[in-house]
Amino acid sequence: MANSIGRPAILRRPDWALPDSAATPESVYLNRRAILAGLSGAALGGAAIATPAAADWLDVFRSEPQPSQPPDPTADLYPVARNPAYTLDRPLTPEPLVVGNVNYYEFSSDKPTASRLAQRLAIRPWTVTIDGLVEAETTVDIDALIRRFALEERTYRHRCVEAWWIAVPWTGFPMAKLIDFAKPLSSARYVRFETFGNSPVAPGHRQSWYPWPYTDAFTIEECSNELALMGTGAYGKPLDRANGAPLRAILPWKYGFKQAKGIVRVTFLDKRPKGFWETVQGFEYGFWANVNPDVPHPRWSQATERDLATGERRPTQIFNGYGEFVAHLYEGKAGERLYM
Ligand SMILES: Nc1nc2c(c(=O)[nH]1)N[C@H]1C(S)=C(S)[C@@H](COP(=O)(O)O)O[C@H]1N2
Ligand SMILES: [Mo]
Repeated sequence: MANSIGRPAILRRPDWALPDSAATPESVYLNRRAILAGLSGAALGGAAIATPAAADWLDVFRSEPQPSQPPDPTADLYPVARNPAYTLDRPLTPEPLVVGNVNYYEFSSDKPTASRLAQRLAIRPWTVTIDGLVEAETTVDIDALIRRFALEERTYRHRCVEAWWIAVPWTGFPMAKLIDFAKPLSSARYVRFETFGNSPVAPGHRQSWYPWPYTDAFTIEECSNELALMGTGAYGKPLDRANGAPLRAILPWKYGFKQAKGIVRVTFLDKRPKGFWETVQGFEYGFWANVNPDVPHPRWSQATERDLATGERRPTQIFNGYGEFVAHLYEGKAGERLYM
């Protein structure tokens, strides 16, 4: 997800990169500039540039003790029965990899660091506001929301625009149930998911050139498709903070950047909003972002995808292999940029 707008991170002193108390001799600072450049390269799916200096820098975070957090109040709901309708053509990805290597720009653009820093996020109390073009705006406590709907487990492929894949046993409830619950007006056509903002524990929020809070949006038809899931758990327990606890969007035929984690607001709109990445870099990240092997990202091919666990490559499938469920949603839209 590196991009030219992100470059000021390298030119500007990245004061969020080390605790304020740490003295920063110029040589260390210059090393960190090189490291950040290397990490940007890694985020593109290219070879990671590992240097001893990079290790030093990341160790500052890695050596901090993890905060102890209260137990998840929904833990008693897990594990839940797997819905056998959704089968995989590949093995599940080992849990430590799915939890330990995440894109979560609020915390870091380096995947292990993001995973580690996300553990600091307070996920209770947590509310979700439903607003915009609905019969009545409302704010719901997350535990009441999760307990309102029957949870199910589904095994889905997840495809990042950076061309890696994971396969995950998610737990959640159909997004269609949330749409029903919200009672949208007939004028509502789009649904925008908004992530928590201004968390004191999210260093990314201090990168003011990004359009925080992280958001992305879909059509109501997409959200009502049977595949669209509100994720509350994975691997038979509540979601790890790194994977978007307490609530995330899961639409497995789309690139991962669409699927907001840490959701606090669901807004119904009549006009198509621009999501986080479309705002940052609209010529690379569009509204639809359906997976397609034949439409390259402007900077790399999407023809094959890399197993995050083994590095092996396999051909990418149109709609990430979910065409039988979703292809009809895009009939008559051939003139639109459906695949970025
Ligand atoms: N709030 C928020 N949600 C986000 C992102 C993010 O940076 N912030 N990254 C997206 C991207 S690019 C991907 S690939 C998935 C990663 O989800 P994972 O934790 O299941 O790997 O989260 C998506 N949702
Ligand atoms: Mo992604």
